[in-house]
Amino acid sequence: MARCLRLLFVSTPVGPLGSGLGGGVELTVVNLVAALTQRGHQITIAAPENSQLEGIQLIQIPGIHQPTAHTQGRDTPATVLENAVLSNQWAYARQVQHDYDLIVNFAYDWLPFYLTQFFDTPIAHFVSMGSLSRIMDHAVVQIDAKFPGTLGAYTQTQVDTFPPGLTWQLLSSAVDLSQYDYCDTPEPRLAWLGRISPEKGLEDAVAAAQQTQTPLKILGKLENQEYWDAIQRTYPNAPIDYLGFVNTQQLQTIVRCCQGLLMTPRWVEAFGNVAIEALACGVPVVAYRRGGPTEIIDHGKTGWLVEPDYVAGLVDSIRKLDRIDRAHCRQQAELKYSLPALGERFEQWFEAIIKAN
Ligand code: HBI
Repeated sequence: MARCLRLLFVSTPVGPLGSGLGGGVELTVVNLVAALTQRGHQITIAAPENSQLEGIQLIQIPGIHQPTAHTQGRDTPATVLENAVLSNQWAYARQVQHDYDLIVNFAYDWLPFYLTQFFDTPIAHFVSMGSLSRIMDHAVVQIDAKFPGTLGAYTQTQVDTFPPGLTWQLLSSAVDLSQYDYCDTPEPRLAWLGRISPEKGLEDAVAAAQQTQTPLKILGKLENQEYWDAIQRTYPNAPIDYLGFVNTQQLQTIVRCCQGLLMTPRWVEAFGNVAIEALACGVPVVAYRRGGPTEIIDHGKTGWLVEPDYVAGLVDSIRKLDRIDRAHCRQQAELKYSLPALGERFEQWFEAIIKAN
C-alpha cells in the first residue's frame, strides 16, 4: 500500500464543481476524490466559489470563470481575464504548495502549464479533452519536454489528436458502481446524455428518434439555447423529452430503464463518461465510431459502433439493441470502470511523478 499522499486538486475554471459546466472532468474529479480517499490519501480541492462536493476539503476561489475552450478556434490565443478564477486558483496553489506532495491540474488552459516551471511542488496535468488549439498543443509539448511523464489523459484516441512523440499516462475513467442499479427490463425508449452544445451532435440522435418514433429522453446542461431551439424547429415530430441537468441518482433512475443510450459526438470525445454510466445500469450504447467510445464499446457485445455522422446507421443499430446482453454490459462496467481500478491507476501515476521529481 503506497504511503498517504497529500494532494491538491486545482479544478476546471469554467464553473463551480457541481454546476455541470465542467462536463466530464467534473465527474472525473468527484470519482477520483472518492477512489483516492478510499485508499487513504488526503485531498484538498481549489475550485471556483459555489462549488459543492460533500465530505472533502473545498477551497472556494473567487473570480471570473474562464471562457470554455471547446467553442474557440484553433488559433485562439490564451485568454487572461482581470480577476480570473484561474489566476486566483494558481496564486493560491503557489502559496500553499509546500503543504502538498503533488498538485493535480484539471484545467484545460495555458496558464497552469506555463506556471509549472516556477513551482517547487510537482504538478500532474490531467488533460480532459483532445487537441483544440495551437496554444494548448504548445503547452503540452513544453510540459512533456521539461517534465516528462506528468501528462495524463483518458484514452489513446484522445492522445492521438495531439502532436506525436509525447509521453502520456492513459488513465481511462470510472463510475461509482454502487450508484447505478442494473435494470433487466427496459421500456421502449432511448436516452441521450451530455452538454447541449454543437460538438455533441444531439441533432442526429433526435433525427434517429424521429425516424424510429422511439421516445428519446435528453439529459444534460443546456449550454447553447439557439442550438437547442434549432433542433426543436428542425424535428417537430420527434418524440423527445428534455429533462434538464440532474444529479447522478436521478440520471441513473431515468437511464437504467432505457433500451439504449445514443452517443453522437461531432468532436473527438476524450472519453465519454456517459457510456460507462449507461453500461453500469446494463444499458447498451449506440455510438459514432469516433473518440473515446470506440475504446469503451465492444461492438456487438456492449453496444454498436456506427459510421460517424451517419443517422441511418444509428437507426439500424437502434433496431438491433435487443441483441445485446444487458447483464454483460453491467459486468464489463464492473470489470473495467470501477473506482478501485481508477484509484490504483492514478496512484501509480502520482507515485511515479513524485519519485521522478
Ligand atoms: N475550457 N478553458 C477551459 N478550461 C477547461 O478546463 C475546460 C474547458 N471546457 C470544457 C472543460 N474544461 C470540461 O468540461 C471538459 O471535461 C470537457
